[in-house]
Amino acid sequence: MAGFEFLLNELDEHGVLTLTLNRADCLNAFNDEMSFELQKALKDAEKNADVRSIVLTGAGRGFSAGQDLRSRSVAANGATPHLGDSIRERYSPIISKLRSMEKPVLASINGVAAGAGASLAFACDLRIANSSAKFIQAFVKVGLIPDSAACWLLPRLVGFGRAMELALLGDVISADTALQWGLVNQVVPDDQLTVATQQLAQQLAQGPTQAIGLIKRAMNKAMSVDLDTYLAYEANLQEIAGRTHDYQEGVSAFLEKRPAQFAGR
Ligand code: T3D
Repeated sequence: MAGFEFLLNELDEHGVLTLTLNRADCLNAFNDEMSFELQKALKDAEKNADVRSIVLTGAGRGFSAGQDLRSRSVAANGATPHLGDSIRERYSPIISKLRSMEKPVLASINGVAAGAGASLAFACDLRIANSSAKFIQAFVKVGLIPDSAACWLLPRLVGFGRAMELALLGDVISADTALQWGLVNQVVPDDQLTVATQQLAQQLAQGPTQAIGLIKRAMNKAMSVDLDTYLAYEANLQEIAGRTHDYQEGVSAFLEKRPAQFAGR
């Protein structure tokens, strides 16, 4: 595995790759390097057949506080930042890869997720949070629009009304409220997050990886096309799934009344 400065990466024997944002002194706020390291780690994970599920989490007491604002002060840095370039080159490739990569990605939210840090969690496939986690669409508080696809993801996750509330007010949303709203899939006590994350990540890693990838493809497509277009697309995807080794294993396991042993191919 590549060595990074601001990102820890660990692949276990179950095929679970854990990526830990590692700038704990500033709640894992993103500097340029951390964004590029995460881009590379996700690209590598996509290509590596040994990786069958990915966990994204943060070091210390936070998940991520979004963009590192220390590099954004004109007074301190003497130049107006080009946020369009920053989004295009740093954040968009991460969000795009999280949604398009055909492996399951689980956000393990170990504390505050603010700004682009929250968007990052929303772009993952599943979210498990500890009770101390909180979510803040902090953008409006600093005079920005929600980025890293938050305005695209949030209405799909929680509906238009709640998405507007989150974006316009930038209020702190507790883990319990996030669970009620469907913003996260599970909330566990703080001391159980690591174990609960590993259980879920292993379950995903032991799944039929190709079918899981096709499920992501199907869901992504379904959000932007009409029913007839979707049904035609779905038939093609099922044709592909039906040719995998894991499908035959699933059928055999059912008929033989035993748990399936999926190989991810
Ligand atoms: O710029 C672009 O490229 C465009 C993209 C923008 C994407 C964005 O994400 S914009 C939004 C940026 N994020 C924020 O506005 C959130 C700022 N942070 C906060 O509001 C609070 O820190 C939190 C609500 C997240 C947590 O509050 P709390 O009280 O638990 O912690 P704290 O004391 O505020 O923070 C702890 C330390 O982290 C502190 O450093 P210090 O004083 O101990 O040296 C704080 O300054 C630092 N920190 C927190 N967030 C950031 C940060 N440092 C730099 N950038 C941050 N975003």
